Amino acid sequence: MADTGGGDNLTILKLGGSVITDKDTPETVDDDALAAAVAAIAESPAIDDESDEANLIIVHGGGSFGHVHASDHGVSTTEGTHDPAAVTAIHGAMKRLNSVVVDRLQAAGVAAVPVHPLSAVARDGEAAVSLPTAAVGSLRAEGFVPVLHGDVIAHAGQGVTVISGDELVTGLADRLGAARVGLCSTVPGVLDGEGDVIESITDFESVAAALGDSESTDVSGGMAGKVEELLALARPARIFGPDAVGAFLAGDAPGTLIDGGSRD
Ligand code: IP8
Repeated sequence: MADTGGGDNLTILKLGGSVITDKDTPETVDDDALAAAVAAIAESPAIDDESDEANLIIVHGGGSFGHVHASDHGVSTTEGTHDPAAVTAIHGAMKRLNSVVVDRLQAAGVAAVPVHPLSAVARDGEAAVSLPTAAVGSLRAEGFVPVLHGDVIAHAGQGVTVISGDELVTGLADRLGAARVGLCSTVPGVLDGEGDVIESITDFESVAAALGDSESTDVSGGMAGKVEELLALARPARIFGPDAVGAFLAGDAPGTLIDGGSRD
């Protein structure tokens, strides 16, 4: 059995909330989109390989589950709440979405298990601390595919704030040394002013003008937030569309490469 900390073959895949939910209808899963992503994951080499250890961690976003409730309660990555009912409303919605994702993955033969950030992650200042690396690493070593999600987490002095799936992806990728990091978005990559996919991004300023706001409720920053988050990552990452999940997991290079150049 491989060690729990090694990231040699580790892929971290985020399924955007806008991809797997109907972002304009509260708490509605996009069944077709989720089914397509699940099929691509189930058929991928990350699941099919010979290793006893799972080489894949999945993170998903909030879509019409978490973001709607977070917005209703005025909670974002920077605005907190001390209202316990707000915590359970936002977290409860994310758990409902997570259980659909985990159930569908299991039904497709993927050994998916849920990991809920509220119980394991805290934030002090800007940085998320205490990411559940031990639990995630041990689950992987036992052959499980951990499935995390954007959530609310304890935030020193602010009650709880939102942690985006993107932040979980980058935090886990850095700490576990992921070999490959991919964010599946609704669009086929980061788009320039003409709507064409930008091949690679190495700094934020050069693309800032092209990155508009997210069209639906998104309390954690839309595409601009994703790009900034990935530029700060100490390894390259890719943003691609729903049709490219299989290609990415097979080792291809779809969509936009985000490489801020910072290295360990
Ligand atoms: O969709 C946000 O996760 P994201 C999760 O990855 C909540 O930004 C609770 C709104």
